Amino acid sequence: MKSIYLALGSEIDPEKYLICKFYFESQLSDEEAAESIAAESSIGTWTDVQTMKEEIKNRLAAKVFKLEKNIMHIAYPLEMFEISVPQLLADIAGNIFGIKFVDNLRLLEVKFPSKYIKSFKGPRFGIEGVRKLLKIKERPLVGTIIKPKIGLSADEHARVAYEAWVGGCDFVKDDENLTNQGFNPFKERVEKTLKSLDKAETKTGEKKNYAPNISAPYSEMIERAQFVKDNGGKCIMIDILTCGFSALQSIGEENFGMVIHGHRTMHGAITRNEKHGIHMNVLAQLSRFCGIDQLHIGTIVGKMSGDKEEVLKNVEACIYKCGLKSAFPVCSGGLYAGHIPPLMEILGKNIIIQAGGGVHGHTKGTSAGATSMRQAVDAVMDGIPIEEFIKTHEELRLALKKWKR
Ligand code: CAP
Ligand code: MG
Repeated sequence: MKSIYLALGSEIDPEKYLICKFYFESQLSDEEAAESIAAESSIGTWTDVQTMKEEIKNRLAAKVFKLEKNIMHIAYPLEMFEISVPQLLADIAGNIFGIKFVDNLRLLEVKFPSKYIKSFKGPRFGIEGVRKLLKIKERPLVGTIIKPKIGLSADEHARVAYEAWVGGCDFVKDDENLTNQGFNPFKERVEKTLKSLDKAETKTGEKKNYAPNISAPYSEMIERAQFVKDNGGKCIMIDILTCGFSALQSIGEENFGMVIHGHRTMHGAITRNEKHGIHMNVLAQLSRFCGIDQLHIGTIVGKMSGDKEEVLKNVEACIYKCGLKSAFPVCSGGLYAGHIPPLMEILGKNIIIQAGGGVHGHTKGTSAGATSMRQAVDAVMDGIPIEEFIKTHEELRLALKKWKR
């Protein structure tokens, strides 16, 4: 009997179907594997059921419309989806990763109907809004992560942040595992660091931003976001995957009027395996739909995995025209000033470049580390080779002296 899930060669209307591209490896034949994936991710299960109706099959069955070597393309009727990322993922990224006879499965790409995308609010600030807030027209933004990741007191945190801002950082964030521990209580840290921010803006004449990490059980996240706002904060940070898309979508809908910085810690458990899991560009699109203004997308040249092709796909997910504002791609992880020229060569100027160790590990300290980052950006923006620039910029010279390999 012809399978309701196999529609090879069919023309698919991209406005009526959500289209997924999967990599797969299976002990089954390609058709059998495709059929089991399409069934389990839409209306089916391992066997036929007496309760099935023709009308359901016609309306809601996913359709495999293209099969190549280890690649299947599946069209999902838009009607299957509510405007809810948790529900979407339960469809196209749920049980199917655990089907016994499918040895590997990776969700490579998702093309969303514009009607689905436009049901989301998306970034409230986006790249343009963040640039306007910080009065930085063209160059990349320079940020740091306070290090050590955890352990400093709120006073020490605020002091290190001040040194980073005065040295030249536009943006300071908490690390992904710093939230509300006894040694650095959230409210005390926010109050003191925002006071430091005000002092740094006065000292430098530049606009600055700080992203306190509000990641926590949801009701606590709301309280912490409100606390940041009540204290004059302009930004919050969320660990998007450990908090989950329910929290992310809800925080976006709350619309606190602050920039939302999305950290993707734990993504490696899902995105890194080239044969199994979900490509980061899919998570990046969903984060943008939910309202993330700034999103970590990899560095190509730094300490974390993610080659050029992958990172470029993640950047595209943040900025492609889809009726929503673009999310600011954030490069962070194992970076120091010496990485900035090759990074800007590949990714251009519309990025946020962050360094934790690459700022606080500078031989002359945090402020000099921040200055070295800004000097490297200046060198690239002025078209001056870094070897030339270090002759007159000591902080940058010392950064290269310590870390250049
Ligand atoms: C960077 C960082 C970032 C990761 C995030 C860290 O510190 O603070 O969380 O790089 O990775 O904790 O490692 P360093 P990604 O600058 O000292 O490496 O952006 O790939 O999600
Ligand atoms: Mg970190």
